[in-house]
Parts: sequence; structure tokens; C-alpha cells
Amino acid sequence: MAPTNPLPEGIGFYPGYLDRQQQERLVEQVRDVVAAAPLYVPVMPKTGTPDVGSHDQLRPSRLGHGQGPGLSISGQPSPDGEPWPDIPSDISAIWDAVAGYPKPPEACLVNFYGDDAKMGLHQDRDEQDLSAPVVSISLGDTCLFRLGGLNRKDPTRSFRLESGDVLVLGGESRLRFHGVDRLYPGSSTLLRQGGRINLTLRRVNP
Ligand code: MD3
Ligand code: FE
Repeated sequence: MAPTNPLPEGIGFYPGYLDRQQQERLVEQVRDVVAAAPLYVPVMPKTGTPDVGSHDQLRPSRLGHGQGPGLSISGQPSPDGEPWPDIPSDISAIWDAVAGYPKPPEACLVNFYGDDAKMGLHQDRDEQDLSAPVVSISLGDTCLFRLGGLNRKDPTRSFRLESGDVLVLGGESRLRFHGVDRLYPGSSTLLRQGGRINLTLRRVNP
């Protein structure tokens, strides 16, 4: 029987794609690479105010892939002119398996969520190559994810993203509004300090 509420075209949802051992490996690799390249908090261009989505519980960090000094997802240089660290191969392998796209990922945005963090409804349109999908990997506590349409006011639907889930956003869904309404603290034992890590893999160049 077909699902009563199928996900829209362009969305691939793989619940439980990563087993516990794979999740632990990814967390370890993300921690290593983030330790080597201290967290980069983007700032607003005019004011220099940290741009962390207007709350302090969401800490973004960026990894690149063979991009030299330079490219983050929106093409800005890294703050110190150093190249972004490489994306660990276990992470890019997930893209290779699910993205259905012939070129490798060029950027991996790492978002750390604290218990009270959320991410407002937004569109991801900074990347130059909007024909490439975004691949999202959830680790740690479950969150309530909200997916809308191409206009901010379009109706939305909500579902939970759990540790080990992988979501592919491509095709006509690439520009849908989306956000994270809340976390469910204590829902996962993966991260000893709690919270949630979300990795989003992207192309920057066509
Ligand atoms: C739908 N991250 O990094 S992941 C982001 O959980 C972002 O941290 C959220 O939104 C998070 O930009 C949501 C799922 C996701 C990621 C990218 C998308 C959904 C998307 C791009 C287009 C449409
Ligand atoms: Fe987004």
C-alpha cells in the first residue's frame, strides 16, 4: 500500500541509515577535524555580529574538500585564509551512496545544537549549484524538523529526525523552506553531553 502522506518529489528519507557503530565513528571524525580547525562562527558582514541564527546554542563549523583557501558554502574565504579541512571520507562516502550526483561534495556544514537550539524556517540558496542536492546527516538527540514549500507562507509538515537518519534534498525540493523547531533532550545516548549534530553536505561549484 502506498503511504498516505508520501514525501514530496526530490526528497529521499533514509531513517536509521547509519548503525550505532557508524554513528560513533562519524562523531569521532567530526570531533577530530573540528578540533584541528576551531569552530568558525560566521559574522554579519556589516556589524560583525556573530551570525548564528540569533541564538547561542547553534554553533556552525565548515569543512571543505580540496577547495584551497577559500570556499565555504557561500564562497567566502575561511576567516584566517587557511583551507578548510578535508571532509572525512566516511562522510563523503554517504554522499556518494545517496546523492545520485556525479561529483563529490565540496562543503560540509557542521551544526551543533544545544538542548534549546532551534533553526528558523529558511531556504538554502547561497550555493551556486542549485541543481546538486543537499545531503543531511543527523547525529545525537532527535529533533522536530519542519518542511515547507517554495514560499515562506506555504503549508508545512513536520517529522522527527533521529540519530543515524539521512535526508536527501534535491530536485524541486532543493529550495523548500525548512527549519528545526525543537530538540528532544535525552532522546539519544550517542553524544555524552547531549545535543545534536547535523552535517549537511553540499556542492558549491557547478
Ligand atoms: C531542505 N540544517 O544546515 S537538516 C542547514 O538540522 C539546515 O541542522 C537543519 O537547514 C539542521 O541549512 C536541517 C535538513 C535539511 C538540510 C538542507 C536542506 C533540509 C533541507 C536544504 C533544502 C531543503
Ligand atoms: Fe537549511
